[in-house]
Amino acid sequence: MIDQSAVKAALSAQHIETPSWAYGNSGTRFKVFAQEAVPRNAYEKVDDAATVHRFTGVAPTVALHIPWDRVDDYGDLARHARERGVGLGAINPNVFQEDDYRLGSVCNPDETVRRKALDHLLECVEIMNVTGSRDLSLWFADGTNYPGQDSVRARQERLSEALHAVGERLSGDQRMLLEYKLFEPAFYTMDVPDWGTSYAHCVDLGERAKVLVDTGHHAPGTNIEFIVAFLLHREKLGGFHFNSRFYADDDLMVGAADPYQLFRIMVEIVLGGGLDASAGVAFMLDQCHNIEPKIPALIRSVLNVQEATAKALLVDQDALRAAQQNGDVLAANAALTDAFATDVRPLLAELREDMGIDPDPIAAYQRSGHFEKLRDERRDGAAAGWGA
Ligand code: RM4
Ligand code: MN
Ligand code: MN
Repeated sequence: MIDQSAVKAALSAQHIETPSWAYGNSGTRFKVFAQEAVPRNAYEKVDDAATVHRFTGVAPTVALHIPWDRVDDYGDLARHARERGVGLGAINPNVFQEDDYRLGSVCNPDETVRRKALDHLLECVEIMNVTGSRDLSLWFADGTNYPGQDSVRARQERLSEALHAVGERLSGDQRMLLEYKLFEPAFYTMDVPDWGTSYAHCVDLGERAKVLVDTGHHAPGTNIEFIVAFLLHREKLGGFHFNSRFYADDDLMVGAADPYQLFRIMVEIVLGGGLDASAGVAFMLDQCHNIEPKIPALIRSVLNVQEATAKALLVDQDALRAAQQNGDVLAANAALTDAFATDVRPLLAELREDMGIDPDPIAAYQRSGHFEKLRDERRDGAAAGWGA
């Protein structure tokens, strides 16, 4: 028998972090599409994250990308966030948008460029000291396009050197999360192409270093839940960048492409104790909206993570273990598929009522007139965006 109140308690304790960059304008490789009501600066992005939290109740932090969210006073931004009822989450350094980084950042053959990239990473640690952020999310666009372009081994050495230098600066509960990506922007080799490479560096670096799994960064067909189970078991799962994909790093709304995969990932999290705060798994979103309105798209993604988590919590673990022990393949599989087939929307509506928020966050947002209000307030000035 599943204890419904324990399920609800676990769900209300789950924190899903939204990314500041998903609130600004973004686009495809070919064009950035402008939308109405888009924030013009980091403060307004924080406001939008606070709105998503207000309607969902489970998105209390927002990740920053530097320099996209550069401000004069990060303490003031943190105060602003607190006043709006949210906190600043992971800091994401950006070492991929300057001419100097054409051949890479921390793996660049040119020592001066490597130093510049490292300085930016260290600047981000300083920002964490001010914002109180726990996590530095590291993603490197580094790699090569052609065989022979650079030494794979030398690049690994350079990467390791930079990561160690960053690790030495971390203090308190600070961690570094190393994200991997199969390809793009480099097409022959990425310097951190897969979880194995990230894991090996994190093992070298020690306890503060963990692997960050962006669900869009794998080859088609990769069994992501296996990676999750393995890393969690080895205490090396730092967290997620959730999004969904049909082909590559599509950055679509979470759960849009394959809700069953999201469920299987959350099952491994639940079974491995990954929902406990002590496991330190950060549930973050990383999406890029080109055609969908931003705040509702983020609300949708938060709800989809929550729905998958609810279903995972409904797996009858006793039945699952017994079936596994008896080699009853069909019963074991049914323990999962029964949970996946459960309509958890009534349970989540009840949970939201308990939390004092509207049971249907998307409808409540649409009704609220918030979009129209923002559209008027933000009519003037340049919208924030990554301007590709
Ligand atoms: C990368 C990666 C990073 C994100 C950038 C914008 O593909 O997912 O996490 O910060 O995109
Ligand atoms: Mn990512
Ligand atoms: Mn990505």
